Amino acid sequence: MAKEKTLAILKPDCVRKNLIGEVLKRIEEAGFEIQGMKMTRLTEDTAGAFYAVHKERPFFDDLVAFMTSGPCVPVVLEKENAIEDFRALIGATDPEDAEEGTIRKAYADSVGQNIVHGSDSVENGKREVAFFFSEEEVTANTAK
Ligand code: ABT
Ligand code: MG
Repeated sequence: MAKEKTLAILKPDCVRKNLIGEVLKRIEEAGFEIQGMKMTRLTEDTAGAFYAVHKERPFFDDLVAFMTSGPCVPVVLEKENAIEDFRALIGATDPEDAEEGTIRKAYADSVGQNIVHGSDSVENGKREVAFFFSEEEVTANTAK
């Protein structure tokens, strides 16, 4: 199976709840290699651009308000089948639907504040990694 990159974001609720270490631990234990990481605070413009596909949705304004409410931690992850496996690790968008053992089941409060983002396709993974990281910030960072 081919290696894929996916973009995770530890969202502002994850940072506020002091869960950065806990969530990264689960990610590493699940076999993902961390190849890039930073802490940043999104602006209305950057959050709106990142979630542009949801622009017409009724929850868009709340989503932007939440994502700009505090710092977040974008992380580049690599693994075989990373896109699908990471979505399985984090669980369903709504924590009420998330399976036992998933990150959102354990820590998320609601569909709007769900601790962590994961890219939903290989194509979007590439786009989202490039949204936050330059080539140099990612390509050389392979520990294995
Ligand atoms: P992300 O990983 O953040 O993209 O979430 P996911 O892919 O699991 O879910 P999508 B559908 O992409 O949701 C994007 C953000 O919009 C929020 N949302 C979504 C709502 O608040 N209400 C809704 O009814 C839906 C469908 C959840 C996601 N998060 N944030 N932050
Ligand atoms: Mg999504």
